[in-house]
Amino acid sequence: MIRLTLIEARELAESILLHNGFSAAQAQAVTDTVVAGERDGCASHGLYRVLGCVNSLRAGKVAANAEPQVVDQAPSIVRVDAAGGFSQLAFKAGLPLLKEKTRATGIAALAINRCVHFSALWVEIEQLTDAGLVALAFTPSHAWVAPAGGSQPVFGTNPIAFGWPRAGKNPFVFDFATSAIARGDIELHRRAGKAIPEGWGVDAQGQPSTDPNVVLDHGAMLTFGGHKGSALAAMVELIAGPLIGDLTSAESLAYDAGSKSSPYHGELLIALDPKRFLGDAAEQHLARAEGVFESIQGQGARLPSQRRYEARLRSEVEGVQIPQALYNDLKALLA
Ligand code: NDP
Ligand code: PYC
Repeated sequence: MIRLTLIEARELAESILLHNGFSAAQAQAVTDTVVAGERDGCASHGLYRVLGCVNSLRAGKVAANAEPQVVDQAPSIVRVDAAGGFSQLAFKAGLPLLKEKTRATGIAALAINRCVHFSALWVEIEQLTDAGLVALAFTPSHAWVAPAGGSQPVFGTNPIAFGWPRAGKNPFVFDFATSAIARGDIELHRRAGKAIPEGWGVDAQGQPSTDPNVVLDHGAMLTFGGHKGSALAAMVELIAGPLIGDLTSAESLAYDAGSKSSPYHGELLIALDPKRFLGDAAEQHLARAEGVFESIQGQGARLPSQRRYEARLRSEVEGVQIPQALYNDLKALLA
């Protein structure tokens, strides 16, 4: 393993993206999220993803200099056309108007279109909870996941993220793929030459497989929670696909045409303002909500994101560690 300070991790990611031709704005927005991923112990959406950014660029599947266009679509809807660039910069462009509309009407949505998407959603959710808002986010990916009861890929890994602001505390955030595990984690198992646990994927005949090569290249991933995860994955396809006029995971994979680039489609975020729902009573009800978290933690269970927040504190002091092979592959992109 190689240890990097957070500043070194930042410099590494940003210099690779700039060296390979991304604009400063795109490179900075992507660097922010991959360094946050590495810092929070989410290696599947950390520095490793820089390899995919450069691969997508070389395949002509991401616009290196895209400038997102913000559209005031309706009183409660912001639309951002990412113009073929990464979702991160499009989110950054749309965030101020999303917050303004949420505060004005109590609930607002941000639809991001035509974006290349590979990031973890909690990075965006935390920017909304930091503003005192409750938040949800959804995005499809490529069709890699079979529906419950089937064996052919239909869904993306289709994450769902939720955030709840907490006064003086880290927000309550969960963020998970509707597949049993994010594809990035299976890719990291492949890179490390490790088998995957049963339940993550099947082979081409629909039989359980623990071989990451088989699941990634020939078979299908599985949803979490059987028919429940399958229905949630379908919901994400619909509300972050056709509802916002963008591609489904199957359409994204068809557009990819075998180039193994990052998915290209849309993302839907929904923000809610407790102060608009509750007026002067907001503080009182948010304080009551703390009882829910106390009942969870009081019996020794942990909150989602607790591991991440602990990793964040550690990384800020100790830096992060990445495999030597990943470091070598990243450095090669500076040649
Ligand atoms: P995980 O299964 O690792 O974690 C899911 C969530 O559950 C996290 O919030 C995690 O918190 C929480 N959690 C895990 N274990 C426990 C526990 N024992 N008790 C309470 N909470 C727990 O995530 P996935 O593999 O499903 O997804 C990883 C990331 O991949 C996500 O950030 C997602 O946004 C991203 N992704 C992005 C996609 C895209 O298209 N852009 C597609 C698919 C995934 P903690 O982090 O603290 O462990
Ligand atoms: O890990 O499943 C995943 C994923 C897909 C797109 C970005 N991350």
